[in-house]
Amino acid sequence: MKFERVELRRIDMPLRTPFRTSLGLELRRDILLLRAETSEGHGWGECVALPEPGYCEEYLDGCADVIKRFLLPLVAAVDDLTPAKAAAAMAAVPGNPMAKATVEMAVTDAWLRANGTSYADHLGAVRDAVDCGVSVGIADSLDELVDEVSAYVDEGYRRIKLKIEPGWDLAPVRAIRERFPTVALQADANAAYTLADARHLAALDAFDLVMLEQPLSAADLRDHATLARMLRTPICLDESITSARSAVDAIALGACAVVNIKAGRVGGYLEARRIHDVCTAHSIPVWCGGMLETGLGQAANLALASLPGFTLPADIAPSERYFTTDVTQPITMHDGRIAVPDAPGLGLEPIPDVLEGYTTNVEVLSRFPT
Ligand code: NPQ
Ligand code: MG
Repeated sequence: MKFERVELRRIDMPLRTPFRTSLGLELRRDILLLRAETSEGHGWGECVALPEPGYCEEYLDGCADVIKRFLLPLVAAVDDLTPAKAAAAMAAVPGNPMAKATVEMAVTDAWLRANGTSYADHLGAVRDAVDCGVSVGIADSLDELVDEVSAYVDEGYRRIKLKIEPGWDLAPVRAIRERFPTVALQADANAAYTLADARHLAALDAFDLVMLEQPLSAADLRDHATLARMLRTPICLDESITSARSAVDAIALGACAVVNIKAGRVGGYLEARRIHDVCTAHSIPVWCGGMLETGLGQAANLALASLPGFTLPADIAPSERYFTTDVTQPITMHDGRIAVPDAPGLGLEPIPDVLEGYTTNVEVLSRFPT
């Protein structure tokens, strides 16, 4: 298989409900899609970077630039292209995991479609459906939060995750725990605290949380280990885990008891699987995180979340959670679970008219100078 042509497409999708986190307020999802045309057919990749640095260093325009100028020429120079060879070629560029994951995802989709294998079978699926949780943004009031969460519980989600930040932490968690005494509940701070907040965060121990996700900055592995010793609530790392190597370091330090895996954050689905493998070998449960992906990204995430070590509900939601109209056929949830696609590749395609309607820019690249 050989690269022939690449289409980089920017789409702008309004969110059905604003998503507020400690990183800011998002009203829309601006997304970069990559369609790779190869000698064996096409494949889709979705970039999970946000328009601005914040969740991590990468941002959309930067990813598009790195993909065009550095990653595509490296991958286009590989003759017998496979997902592993694409990843190996891109390793010449340090960092930039979300940009790399976009290219790897498209190569993988094309390669799997050509040989008739599903993403799930490629990664090693053991499940045909995935348990879904919902990530709930910071609300304007406790009453509004309780109403919003009540609707999600009624819709069947199997776990509730509350976004927290200083000034919006103990009260919302207490309110939801009082209203739903047995619901699986966890909190995600997106690095909004420091170790000086340890005593305050220890007050979360009263609410029987499944985990507290990324309370401190991404680079503060030792501080997470210190905090973990001060809390009964298990610590989960998201932003801190950027590779299988960093996962091993975090586990050895005692910085986390749980790991959130997002393929974009770690450079692709192959590295995501390696993180799953090392965590499972250390008896660390993992779950699949999310970045408000379209049906394309969700399809790949569903395949990842069907590996054996993914024993906790995923941040994978039906299309209707975020979008009135998804770019693919809608992803639907039944009884709090979503089926893992089993057709070749991602098992889903964008609907051309819908995709066109969301598109703000298309760039076609057919020569890849090295
Ligand atoms: C997390 N995701 O686990 C994130 C990060 C995040 C589903 O909670 C716009 C689009 C804003 C995606 C803010 C979830 C976002 C975003 C935060 C993702 O940390
Ligand atoms: Mg998170």
